[in-house]
Amino acid sequence: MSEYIAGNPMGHGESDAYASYVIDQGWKNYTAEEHGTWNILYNRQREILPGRACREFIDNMDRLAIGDQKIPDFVELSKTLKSLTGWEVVAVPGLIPDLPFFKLLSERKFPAGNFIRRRDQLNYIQEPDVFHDVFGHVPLLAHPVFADYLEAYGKGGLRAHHFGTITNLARLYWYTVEFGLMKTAEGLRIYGAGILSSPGESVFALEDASPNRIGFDLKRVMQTSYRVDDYQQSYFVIDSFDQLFKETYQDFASIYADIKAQNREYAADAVLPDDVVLHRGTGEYAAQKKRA
Ligand code: HBI
Ligand code: FE
Repeated sequence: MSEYIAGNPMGHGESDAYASYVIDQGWKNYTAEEHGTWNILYNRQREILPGRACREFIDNMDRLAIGDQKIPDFVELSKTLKSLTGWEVVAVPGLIPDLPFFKLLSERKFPAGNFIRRRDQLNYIQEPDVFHDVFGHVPLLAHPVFADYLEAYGKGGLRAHHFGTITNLARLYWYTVEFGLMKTAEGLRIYGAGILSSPGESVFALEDASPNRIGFDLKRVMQTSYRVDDYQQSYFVIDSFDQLFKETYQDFASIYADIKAQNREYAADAVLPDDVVLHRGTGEYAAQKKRA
């Protein structure tokens, strides 16, 4: 049992590596312009998301009373979230190292950037800000199965560190938590926060002919590289959060052993013989970028 993704990974005597990056959100310091930036981003996204975001996302955003007027106060938001699934939102100054990131997730604490992008960065910012983290990630933390998945992911991250497989596990996060799609009775829907906080990618991920849309396969995903600086070339599609949780709540030790033995890395745009292909991308978007 000690090999399970949710096993106890601590006790390495690496306390410094787990130093806390948690800071005060400083909610009172946000300016009117910063709340206004939230308002612009929020309303723009809410218009795009009906029929594109999964129902669990929209329902829980409303349940958590994440609104358009002000940047949410993490203390207030955490009270509601805690009563639903035991998760809290804590403030961090931006990207933090992997180990403290995993440790916070394993404790059901979601680290959210406390700053908001400038007005000249409305469409794109590389670091996760409060809009990406709270609008994109927090709603699904109120979903009981997704909540369990993310805690297990945090525990798995601490174990992946021990196995030297953080790169593989980070790809799982990328292609699910950040850029995941879900098959529903009404059609494909988005649950990945990286898509849900981007107006351009919310349309591209579902409707553009360029990217591949491929059925989720754990090992395959963990062997697939990704790009951080543009729209994805492949999206992986789950059937439900139950499926995602079931497929990942298992002994990763043998999967890591296989991956190490195979030593493969699939390109972000690869389509493999064993893939369940829902849509084979034309690759047009990426090809055009290359030509430009
Ligand atoms: N830090 N604040 C923040 N947010 C992230 O999403 C994040 C991070 N540090 C590390 C990290 N993500 C990734 O490397 C993990 O998914 C592996
Ligand atoms: Fe994110």
